[in-house]
Amino acid sequence: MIRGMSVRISEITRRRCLQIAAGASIGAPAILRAQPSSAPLLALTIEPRREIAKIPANFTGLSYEASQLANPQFFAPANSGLAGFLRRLGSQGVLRIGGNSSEYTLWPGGGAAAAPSSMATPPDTGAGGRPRTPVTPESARNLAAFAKSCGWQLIYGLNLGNGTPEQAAAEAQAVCEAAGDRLVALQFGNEPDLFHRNGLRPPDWSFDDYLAQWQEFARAVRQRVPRAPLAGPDVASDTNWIASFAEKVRDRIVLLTGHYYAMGPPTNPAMNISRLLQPSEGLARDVPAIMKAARESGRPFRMAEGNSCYSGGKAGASDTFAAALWCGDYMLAMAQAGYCGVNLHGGGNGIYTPIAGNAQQGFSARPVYYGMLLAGQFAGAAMVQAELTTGGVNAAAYAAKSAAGLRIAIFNKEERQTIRVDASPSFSARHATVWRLAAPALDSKSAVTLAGAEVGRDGTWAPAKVESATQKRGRIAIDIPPASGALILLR
Ligand code: BDP
Repeated sequence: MIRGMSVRISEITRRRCLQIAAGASIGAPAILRAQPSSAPLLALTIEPRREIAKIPANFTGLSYEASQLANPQFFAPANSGLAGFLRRLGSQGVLRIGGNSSEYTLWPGGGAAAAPSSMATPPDTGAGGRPRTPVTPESARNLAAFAKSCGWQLIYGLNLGNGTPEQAAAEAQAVCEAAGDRLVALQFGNEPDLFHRNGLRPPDWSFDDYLAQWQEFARAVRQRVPRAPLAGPDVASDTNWIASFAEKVRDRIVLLTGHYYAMGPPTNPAMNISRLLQPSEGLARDVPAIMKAARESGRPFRMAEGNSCYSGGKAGASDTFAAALWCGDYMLAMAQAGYCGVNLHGGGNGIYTPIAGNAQQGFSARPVYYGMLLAGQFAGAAMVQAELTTGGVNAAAYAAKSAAGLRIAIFNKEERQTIRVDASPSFSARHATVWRLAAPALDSKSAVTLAGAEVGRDGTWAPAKVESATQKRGRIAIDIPPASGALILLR
């Protein structure tokens, strides 16, 4: 989670990054002329030849607690209901196992009986205490087979907080053997930059202490599996740790990781829908530092865990349509900034979980899932220059091109104001179609749709309402109602 930090960046960088965090937008006078409907007219200029970042095919990701592995039947091919929801998000993707509970796992199983097959664990806030989670070779094999059945890959978190290098090495070996090249990387420790605060290490715990222990774990794992892919530091918020880690161990890792929660704690009344939809100063500050570390080390960066509000989420915000708008915008902003992927944390019936439910009762897509579904349409494409003159209107736009054509996403995060976007895509297309991201209201918890369709109980979804956009002299004018999004596909 990004929390108050004292990283200083220049005002220019700050402003540029507020633009990144809010999508491609500039602060210049934006309202070209008032419309009869009083909808402000925003110009969107796209330069398809100016490529900004490639979006990997496995950009979309989910994150689950390691405690979920106590039930070996959850991440298992037989749980085909769940697999449908992953496949819907992307034909490729990354499932990350970790979270607070990954510091409380026991390998190989600790003799405890497996949890019932209906067991689905929500994000771990420590509220239910911290029981040890038995993880068995069966859980590891099923997890790998599940990921394979979805076409997805894995990031797997090992217990640094309470585990030993030997235990980690044994578990790592089983995971590597089961997952093969489906394994993106192993990690040691979840949010180690908070270990001094959560009782896992003494108050004077520092990055150097962490590095020494990380190296011990890495040595033990590499003794058993010489080519085991490693990632880290999976920090909650300290970007200095990401930079130092990148510098010290870049030759031993394949990926840099960190977490991001847009707001929190949920007990603070200021953490609400309006706050969630505002551009994030935390991102403006931290994304440049993270990307600098990634560039200098030559290692990609993935936001391996995060969501709208830490400590389990904010009821009335994290579980509403506002979270869909936030998530779609956030994922595309990070793709544009150069992140190689984003994993939304969840599980069980957690407030912010993208997929709710369990194998017995069935699964369902929460509003935030629809933001992922929209952003997922950009996977495998290349982000191109897109500039929306917002003039202070809370809106963002992104564009990406691929062999399939050009796609444009627009988010109107104003709660009451329709905007009219005048887009110059510089791209000649035979067909221009529009999918809307919509819901009855910002705080709707159901009836969210993308292209007029809801996601079915088995993860099925197909566009039901496809509008065609009118192109006139190479321009497209489109109205975006308050609190809604649109995906324009040019082919
Ligand atoms: C993160 C933890 C995760 C929690 C989440 C939260 O890694 O296990 O579930 O916060 O508090 O710090 O929601």
